[in-house]
Amino acid sequence: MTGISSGWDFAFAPDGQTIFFTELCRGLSVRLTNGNVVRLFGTTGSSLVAADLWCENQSGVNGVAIDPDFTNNRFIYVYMASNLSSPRTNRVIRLTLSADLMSASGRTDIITNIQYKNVANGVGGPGAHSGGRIRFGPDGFLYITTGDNHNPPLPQDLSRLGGKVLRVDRNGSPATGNNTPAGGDARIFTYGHRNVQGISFRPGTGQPFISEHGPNHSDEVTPLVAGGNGGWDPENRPALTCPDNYCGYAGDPTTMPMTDTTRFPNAMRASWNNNGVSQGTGPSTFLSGTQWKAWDGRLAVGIMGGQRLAILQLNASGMATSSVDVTGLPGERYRSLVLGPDGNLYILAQNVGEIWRIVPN
Ligand SMILES: [Ca+2]
Repeated sequence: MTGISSGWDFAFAPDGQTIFFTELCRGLSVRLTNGNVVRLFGTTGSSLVAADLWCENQSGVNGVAIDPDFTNNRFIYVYMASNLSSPRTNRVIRLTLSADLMSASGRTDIITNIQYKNVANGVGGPGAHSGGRIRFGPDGFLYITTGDNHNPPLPQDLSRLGGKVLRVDRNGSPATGNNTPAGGDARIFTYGHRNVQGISFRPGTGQPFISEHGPNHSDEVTPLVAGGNGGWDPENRPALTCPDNYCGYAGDPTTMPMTDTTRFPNAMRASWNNNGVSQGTGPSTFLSGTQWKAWDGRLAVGIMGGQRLAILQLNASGMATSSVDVTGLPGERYRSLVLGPDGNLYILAQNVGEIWRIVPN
């Protein structure tokens, strides 16, 4: 499909053909099987208007996920920036879609207090590092990725939701088995993250893997364990010059690592670090099914600044053993990746505003 403006994410209805998609500054829309597009939720012109929707920089309407039981409950979920709270926050909201999929109602804000970067600081403008991918896991729980907001203590602060992966039920309540460290917000599944842009679940084991922006080095893909620390801690590094005390851009892989195993010896180890460089690594999704032949079970990673699609081979413990780029695709910002119900790979190419279908051969 074409004509998407600042697209961010998409999801298929159970029919395998209808596509729900988000646009950062506009909202949630649906592309029906006849090709018509209907605006469901967001700015004026949507079936359900969200006057609180706010967009700037990397924030606005980000991820979308449909409920595993959508056929019965017709629930769909969106991650969005909102000015309903002061200061503003990112929220996860739940909507109910009509039987004909052409209107939304019943907005329920299931998480209201994900931190948002409200004001510029010495390392960048407002609206930065909001995370925003949402996906249901094979365990039936909703995983939500967030970002550090350029806020030095946020990733390691277990009382707040930024710089985390959250895991909740369809009402936003903590999932069982999160193993959150004592005293932490029980919705936290993992912490110590910078700006998580992708999450996908390994076929066979169901283990979640995330993909994450690095600063001026070291994008990461990381297999998650409940209660784990991703090891990002951009504060209190006296040897570095840190604007507004945010050290995230100040160092190198030794002095400001994406995974600081000196401070956090038990930190979750990354599978892959993009050969130590940062290219705006964004979404990721596992390829699955025999149609993918040698790539069955590999992880597709969309790289936005680097404008390429990498395919990672992982060993049994989840560490990358090889990476190859898909050839024959245009250079693009690979903003969202979805393995479609038909087993093909779908890509939201942000610059051209299109969703592509990639068929193995
Ligand atoms: Ca890390």
